[in-house]
Amino acid sequence: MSASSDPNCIFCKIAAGQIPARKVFEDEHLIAFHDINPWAPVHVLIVPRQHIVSLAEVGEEHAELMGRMMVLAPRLMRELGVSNGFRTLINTGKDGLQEVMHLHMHVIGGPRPWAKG
Ligand code: DGP
Repeated sequence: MSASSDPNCIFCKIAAGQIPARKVFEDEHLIAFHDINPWAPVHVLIVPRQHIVSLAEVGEEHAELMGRMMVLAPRLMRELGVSNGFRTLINTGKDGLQEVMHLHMHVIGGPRPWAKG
């Protein structure tokens, strides 16, 4: 079972409003904000308020929360004007290149110079 928040976690601090972020959504379960280092014109992170370290810690009890994250992604892309597709990505653990150890989903959209076609 994960603690509901970790005082040393940067995403817990953003969720608590203790450090600023360009938020695009928040409710009692999730927050979403622009990535500080965007890879594309639109790059947001969808983050559960609960401090879950990574996707590797997710269990059956998180099924509804994970569903909420997935449902929010297309809604945010529509609201942010992304109309030609987007990419979703969850880095998990050291070998999964996860840097911030609080579960989050990248949602990345808009034209990219390196995109094929
Ligand atoms: P990952 O490798 O999946 O753990 O990616 C973490 C992402 O979090 C990375 O793209 C940069 C972003 N990030 C890290 N610190 C902050 C922050 O303080 N504010 C915002 N908005 N994004 C952050």
